[in-house]
Amino acid sequence: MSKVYQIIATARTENRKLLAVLIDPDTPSEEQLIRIVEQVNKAKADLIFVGGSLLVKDALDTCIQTIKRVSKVPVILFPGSVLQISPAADAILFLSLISGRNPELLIGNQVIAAPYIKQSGLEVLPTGYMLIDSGRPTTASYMSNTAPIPYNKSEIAACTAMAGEMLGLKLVYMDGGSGADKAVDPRMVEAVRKQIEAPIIIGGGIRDTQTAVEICAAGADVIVVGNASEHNPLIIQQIAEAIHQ
Ligand code: 1GP
Repeated sequence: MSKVYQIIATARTENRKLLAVLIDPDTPSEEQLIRIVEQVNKAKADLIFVGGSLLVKDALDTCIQTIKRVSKVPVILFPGSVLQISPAADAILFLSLISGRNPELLIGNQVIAAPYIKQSGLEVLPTGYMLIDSGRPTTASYMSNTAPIPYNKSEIAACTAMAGEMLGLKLVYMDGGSGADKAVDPRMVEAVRKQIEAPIIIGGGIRDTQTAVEICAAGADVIVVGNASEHNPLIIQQIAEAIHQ
């Protein structure tokens, strides 16, 4: 029933770090997509996230079908809107944007999406989603019409994550936004780790092994790499090896 959550929770218990490769269904050609997914297989990356803050090509279903043809790695929707629901995936991050104060993204869109998700049979992963300032405006902060948590305000991040966990959210995802100038500060990850037991997912601007390893050492359980894997699929293997060690 809760296969993907079990994968993440078990890894957390065993102190194994996971790599999720994020694929924006609009971006790669089919050939590029296959190359990325083959790297995911080769590198033994753990999860594939699919989604984007703004999609314009209606390519979600075909993207997931292609991934499923090439790989057995679980595919998890990381939806930028209620339009990004596909039963072809294995699970969905059911996000509540708890860093923001936009009621539509705290509960409104979830109400609209709930019956469709229920019907889809997707595994639901209730996730507290926190946007973290990364030096410049991102599509995620613009589209969500919310202010991110300031880069160096670890205590705000920690209190927000605590509240999310107390509300019953099973995962916390801290995101600098796709293509962030700088990744989430490991000191912020550490501050959140001290306060919650839920698995922590970190993404946005992670492009090299050192950053990934530092963020894992600070207490992250899942590292998300998007842009960097599109530009250079070989980075998937490098980061997977570094964090799996
Ligand atoms: C964005 O966390 C993801 O929402 C991944 O970010 O594309 O910068 O790796 P990047």
